[in-house]
Amino acid sequence: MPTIVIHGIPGSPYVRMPLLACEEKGVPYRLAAMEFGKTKTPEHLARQPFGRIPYMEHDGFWLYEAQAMIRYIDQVSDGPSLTPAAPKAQARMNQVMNIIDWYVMPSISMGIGFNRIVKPIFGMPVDEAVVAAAGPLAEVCVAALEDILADKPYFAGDQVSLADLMAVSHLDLLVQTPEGAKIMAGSPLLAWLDRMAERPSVQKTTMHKMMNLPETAAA
Ligand SMILES: N[C@@H](CCC(=O)N[C@@H](CS)C(=O)NCC(=O)O)C(=O)O
Repeated sequence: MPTIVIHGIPGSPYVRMPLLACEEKGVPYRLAAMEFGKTKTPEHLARQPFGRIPYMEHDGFWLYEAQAMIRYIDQVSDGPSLTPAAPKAQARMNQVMNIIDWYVMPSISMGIGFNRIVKPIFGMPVDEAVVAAAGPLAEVCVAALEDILADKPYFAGDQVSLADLMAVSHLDLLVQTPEGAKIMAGSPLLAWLDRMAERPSVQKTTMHKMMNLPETAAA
């Protein structure tokens, strides 16, 4: 199978999603690392017109939007499917994936994670007002995900699905922040995060590993 090339900034949750999918499926891939602050250049906009990361290339096929990428990687590769066949389980997977894109991304990732974790790495000032404003929606996200996870090991059931790969990419950062530690205190999502942290795919793609930073206690 031709190598899948993921273009993006190492450490980004959205870049981590296709890396996780490639790792889980055991397909050849390469991260074409981009520098921070280069997402609005004409060259980048030619591949991702919204000026976001990641985008990927596979055997001459170019694609952006991380959900589309991980669904594609799951379909074109062998190995255990990351998409449950049963309609209800698949609907749960899709539900969680949309919750991540619509509600987790603006609150947990852009509001809290970006300010508390990413900005300090690049010497940028934390916007405390943005962090505080993200809190209420972040709490709703955590409660909703807890509700969907319920007593299952993974969001769509007994097997890891694309929903877990998407969720771990974003929630992994949240627990490393003071706000996240508070919101997630006692949450069943912590046991799910621990379960995910045991997977080689997750261990290989931590933000700290991708950015060559010293590892913290969190995965
Ligand atoms: N819907 C997009 C979202 C991607 C996204 O927002 N990525 C963030 C990084 S995690 C980004 O590109 N930020 C840089 C910027 O906004 O300039 C996708 O699924 O690929």
